[in-house]
Amino acid sequence: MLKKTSVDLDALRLLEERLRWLSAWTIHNANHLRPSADGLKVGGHQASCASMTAIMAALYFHALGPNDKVAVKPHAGPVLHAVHYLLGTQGREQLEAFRAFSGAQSYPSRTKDRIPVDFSTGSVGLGVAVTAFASLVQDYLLAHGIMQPDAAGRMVALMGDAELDEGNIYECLIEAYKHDIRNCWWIVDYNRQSLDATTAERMFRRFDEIFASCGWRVVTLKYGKALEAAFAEPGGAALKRWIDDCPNADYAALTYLGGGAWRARLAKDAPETQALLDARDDDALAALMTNLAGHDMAALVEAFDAAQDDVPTLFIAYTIKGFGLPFAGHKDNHAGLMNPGQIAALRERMGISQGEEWEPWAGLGGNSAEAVRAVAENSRIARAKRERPWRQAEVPAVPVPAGEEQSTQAAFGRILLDLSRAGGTLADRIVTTSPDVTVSTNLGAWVNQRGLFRRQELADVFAAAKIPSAQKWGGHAAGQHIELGIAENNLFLMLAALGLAGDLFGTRLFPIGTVYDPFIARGLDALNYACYQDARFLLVATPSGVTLGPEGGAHQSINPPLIALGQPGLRHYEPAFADELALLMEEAFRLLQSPDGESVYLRLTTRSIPQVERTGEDWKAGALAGGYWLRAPAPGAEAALVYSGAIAPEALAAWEALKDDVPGLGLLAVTSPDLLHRGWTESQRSRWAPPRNAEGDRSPQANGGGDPSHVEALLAPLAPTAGLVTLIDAAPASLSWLGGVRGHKVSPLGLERFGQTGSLADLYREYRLDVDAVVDAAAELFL
Ligand SMILES: Cc1ncc(C[n+]2csc(CCOP(=O)(O)OP(=O)(O)O)c2C)c(N)n1
Ligand SMILES: [Mg+2]
Repeated sequence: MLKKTSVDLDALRLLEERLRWLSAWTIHNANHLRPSADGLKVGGHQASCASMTAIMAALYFHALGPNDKVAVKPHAGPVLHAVHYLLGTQGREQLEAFRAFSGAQSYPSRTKDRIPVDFSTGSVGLGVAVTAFASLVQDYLLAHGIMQPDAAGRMVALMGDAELDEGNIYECLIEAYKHDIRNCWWIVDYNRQSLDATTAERMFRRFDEIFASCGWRVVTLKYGKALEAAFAEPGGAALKRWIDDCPNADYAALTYLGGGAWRARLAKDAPETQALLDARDDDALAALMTNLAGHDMAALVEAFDAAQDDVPTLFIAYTIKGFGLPFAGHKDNHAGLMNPGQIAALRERMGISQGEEWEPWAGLGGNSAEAVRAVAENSRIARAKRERPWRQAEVPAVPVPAGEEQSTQAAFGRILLDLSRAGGTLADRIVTTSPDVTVSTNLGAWVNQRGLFRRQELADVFAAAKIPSAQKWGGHAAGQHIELGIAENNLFLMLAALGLAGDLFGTRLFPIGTVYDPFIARGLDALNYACYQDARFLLVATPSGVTLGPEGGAHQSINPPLIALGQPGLRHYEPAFADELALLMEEAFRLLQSPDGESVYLRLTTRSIPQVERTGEDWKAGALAGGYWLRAPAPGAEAALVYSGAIAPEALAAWEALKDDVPGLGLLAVTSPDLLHRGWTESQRSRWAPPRNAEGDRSPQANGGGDPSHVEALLAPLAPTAGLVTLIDAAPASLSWLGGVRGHKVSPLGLERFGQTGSLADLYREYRLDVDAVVDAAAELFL
């Protein structure tokens, strides 16, 4: 269906110029005018911005509606800020502080920028793919009746052509096709330049085929209207042929060299174009040859207007990197900056007087200023940041699964099943997802209860044929499990999109993703990307460590606790017992929807272990804070055993074996190395940081010292000379740092080599995680 509105193309062209100028000027100001405190190059990407200003003017001031969400190519961040500056929703001081402390960020940031940024970008490819998952989340909310159809919009990614080299794009395409996503536009700024140089033309047409075969409509926007008209002139067919055959590098170099170079080259290669050349001076010829559709407002508006259905659409918009700037087309222009003379020349060409550089409508005569403003004011895009929805669901008490022997993974499955049976808002807002490990991570019972999510009904063929199976596998619009193919990177992008449901669409979901612990590494950058934009989700990883036994070294995880230790925005909990898990899951649901919360990673195990007897509730506060004494040390004790997770039985047995020889021996259960470490460094910081006292003195004494952190308090009863044996089925460095807290000696046990197959007894012996190893390690401390 074609939208029939009268479009003021001239105003849009002037808006494009404003964006090109303001983005260039913002970067220029940061690099050349703002005083530099450290002499570092500030940077910014004038060429990458100029490549997209027409596309963004056509979108933001014409095509986008209020519900549309956009991921902007990281290097076009200044253009997005310029859009909001023209709309009056971005302040000049933010532009002047571009790339400075508290100023507009280099790359669009949901959390740090003051303008509404729908998706953060920076790591190329991820911002693109997350839009496809966001459109799936939108469909989920619509299908569940949580979102009304009139609130739905289009998920749009503005991407550089080199982003098409990122493999995550194609993993995402496959998943998107399976889920029949819609309402998604990806617009490629096809300038055929990456960071290093021009890109290979061999991919020409391949992208079209790849996307088309995944159900996308591909719209190629190659020639602008002026070129189209020239093709109708005598010699036009030869000109078109020549352009189509021209290698990317040649086209870019000729663009840089300008009219004279185009003339000489065309006269030589395509003499049939002579009349066309004769009819134009050098400037006109250069303008004609760079009239690619990605810079042609009429072509862009027409293409966007013609794609108003919900079919996922890839627009390949041919552009020139650095369009309209002195280094247009130069292969080294990615980080190129105009010098003061060049920016002054651009200013003059745009009719902007010196001193008026920041004026939003500088250089426009009265009438056109009026018209341009009117078009800007009519922009339908959302101008304010959406309030983040907090505490939307009451978290019921999570009951502890019964059983004298349990694994945390089985307990996790049981807890979800119980939550599902009990019902309520939380259960209804939980969405589970898994990259083909739903059954083996114990989500089966939950899925049997709640079903797979499919927009179209998916029959459970095996159930219909009465073939016995523990697993129901039917899909429907009310389903609450999104099954993914075996691509962990997609899992994290799915979690990112689900974890932003509240921010994007107004209703918070409680996403739970399950994965094999070692394969977290497959999606690390996407995990970081999700955390960077404060998406909230629960990541549940099993099985972990050599405790996986017979599965062998390829599946036994070693470093995830260290990953978690270094990952902001993600809290690692590693419970050993079912009651700890229930408590920590309850906490996780609270954290997912709390302003000062974060995402949570539960590292679980398939090893069934005897549960501990509890005599009270005292342990709970400590477990939430990262650790508690399972066996309290005597004051002044000379040693403690410290363990985390699955090898709790070995730790307990070692404690029994040593307690008579080491008076007052303590046994510390660490439920979160991550949280203990953070608490420790935070409390150190707080002792040193402002507020200053009246004398401006920042010494710890002057501050009176902060409260000791949880881990400092935990270790306080031990003698200063005491030793710690730390024990975890993971890299020992996850816990060995504990010695730094109070200067205790440490004997760290854990995995430092790849695992192998074997029984737990074999493996714990070989990798020094058994009782003997703990006893030896303790002896080492007293030598
Ligand atoms: C994952 C990742 N790898 C590397 C980079 C560094 N980088 C930034 S931009 C860029 C090239 C971008 O080229 P393109 O996508 O074509 O953008 P444009 O030409 O429009 O600037 C590279 C390699 C990055 N930002 N992210
Ligand atoms: Mg490019």
